[in-house]
Amino acid sequence: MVKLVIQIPCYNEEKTLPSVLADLPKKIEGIKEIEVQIIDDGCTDKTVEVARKHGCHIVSYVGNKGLGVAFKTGMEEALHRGADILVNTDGDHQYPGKYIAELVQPILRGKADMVIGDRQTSKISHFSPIKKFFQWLGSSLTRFLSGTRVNDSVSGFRAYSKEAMLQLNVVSTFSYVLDTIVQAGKKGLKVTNITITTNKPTRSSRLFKNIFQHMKKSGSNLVRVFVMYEPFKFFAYVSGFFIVCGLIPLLRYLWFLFQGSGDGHIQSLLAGSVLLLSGVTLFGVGVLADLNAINRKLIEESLYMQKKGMYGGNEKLKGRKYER
Ligand SMILES: Nc1nc2c(ncn2[C@@H]2O[C@H](COP(=O)(O)OP(=O)(O)O)[C@@H](O)[C@H]2O)c(=O)[nH]1
Ligand SMILES: [Mg+2]
Repeated sequence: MVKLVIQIPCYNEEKTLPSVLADLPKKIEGIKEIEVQIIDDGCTDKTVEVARKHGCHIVSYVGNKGLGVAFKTGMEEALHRGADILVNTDGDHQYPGKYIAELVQPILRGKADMVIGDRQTSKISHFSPIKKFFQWLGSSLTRFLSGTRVNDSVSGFRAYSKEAMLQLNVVSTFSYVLDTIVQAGKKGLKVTNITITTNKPTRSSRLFKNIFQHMKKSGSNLVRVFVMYEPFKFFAYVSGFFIVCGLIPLLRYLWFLFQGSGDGHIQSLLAGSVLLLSGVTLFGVGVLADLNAINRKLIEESLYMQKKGMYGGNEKLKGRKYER
């Protein structure tokens, strides 16, 4: 009795939503029920009317709160409605619906908690070489920071198991795509890819105005979530850098001091001391951040237990020989 919820976060998608909905699978082997829900992120056009006409479940709130909030709201609603698997796709018909059946397979077979549709960005003809390069760089960095083997880190075409839905906590309002991968990696969820192709663009991206804005927002997002999950590692590296930079001029000063000519090298003493002190202070900040992270972990565990109590666990999928 596996239930799949397909969700489409929407911000003014009245034009493309009908073709997205028409393209969704009506039946998938191994899945008993498929429900479609749209998240109305403060739409000011006829998106909600279109969705209602097609019989979708609609989740609305007041105002435009951003894709991160839309996704989080949708995930909670899916749990509430008894979803065992959640698939997320875009309202601009970027992703062909035919791949959904394939996307849920690794979860149905108990081989993954999160499946990401790899758009094969290096082969997309309308992407410029610079865009392809940054896509590659972003995904490589995400792989490094998350410890997962994700090929296309910003793809919004994904499937989540119930376990993933219970464990992932989206805290960013702007976008959730990178946070969820780093979190999944740090929480030991199994992430896998399937290869997909995308439809021709129906409009330009509304999430990013240009590639530099994309890089700035995604980069800061990625660093923030990494610091959130590995604060000690992060501060230890930064502090180590300052300490080494401080020790060099300090040792230089001491060398001259023992030679009897310390007087002319006060600059080295000053620069070295400031750098060394900064390094030690940063190490202290790292210790505090690490203690704070332990609290976050405990809160997350408590949230997980609470949600599990409310929505049940992964039992229906667990029966299928869970392989890690
Ligand atoms: N741009 C934007 N999209 C949103 C927002 N909330 C939900 N969405 C939806 O998020 C999905 C991805 O947006 P899109 O512009 O296609 O981004 P891209 O695929 O990353 O280029 C679409 O289905 C949007 O309708 C929002 O506040 N801004
Ligand atoms: Mg899109």
